[in-house]
Amino acid sequence: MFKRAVYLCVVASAVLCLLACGGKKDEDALMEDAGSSKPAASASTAAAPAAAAPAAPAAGGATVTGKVNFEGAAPAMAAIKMDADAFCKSEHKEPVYEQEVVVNPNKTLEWVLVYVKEGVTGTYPVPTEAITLDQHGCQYRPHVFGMQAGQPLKVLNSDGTLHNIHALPKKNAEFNIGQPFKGMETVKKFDSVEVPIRFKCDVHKWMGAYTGVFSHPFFAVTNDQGAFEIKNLPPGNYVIEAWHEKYGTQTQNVTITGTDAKTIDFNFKG
Ligand SMILES: [Cu+2]
Repeated sequence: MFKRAVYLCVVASAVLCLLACGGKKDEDALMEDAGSSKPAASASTAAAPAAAAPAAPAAGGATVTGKVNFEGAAPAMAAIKMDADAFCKSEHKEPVYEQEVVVNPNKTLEWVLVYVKEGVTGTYPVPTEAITLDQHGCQYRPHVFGMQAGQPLKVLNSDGTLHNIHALPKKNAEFNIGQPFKGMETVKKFDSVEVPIRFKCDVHKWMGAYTGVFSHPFFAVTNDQGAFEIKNLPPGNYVIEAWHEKYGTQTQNVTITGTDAKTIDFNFKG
């Protein structure tokens, strides 16, 4: 009987110790989250519980892929004349064309923003990692991109010339910033969902870019094959919209029941 009591006591102590140690780790993780500076030695011990912490509603496993076809004759894009700025001109050996309508060799359309317009439930964490909009060779890179509301947008000047980025939202706050030197960075945010928002450069009238701001991560932009991929969709009934700066929007409905892979194609006519 006495032996049994000692055994129970030892087991109980071990459990208490485990709980206490676990609690300490959670504290470390919380402090890490709060941005406290800690010695590097504790980083490895704090990393495990932080990574395991539930950060978001469980993302789904479905993928929606597809492409945006283009029918008809592709309008000729004008070659951009950069003569007004010697730096811009010197950056290009080959002609540079406007990106309003980029029809790929496989008869698809590049720079189409494809996103879930309706049907997303729950909330998704705002990425802390910035999206970069680079001014490089006197063009915006990328020309079209998606981001989440509240996510940092890093506007970078990679050119040795003055750029003036001018965002023209309707719901969000407008901004208009001169970046005279190479390497300059300005970080901005859009707080509200808005599609699209146009950017222009007040120095170089040929420079233009667009973003779409979303409350969720379910968006993509077609590439030089006209393809897009939206990942990690949970089950639901969704309206998927494709937006193009010249040809406007098209929508399609898709129902996700599990971790299925769905394919939907859009067709824009020239
Ligand atoms: Cu510029």
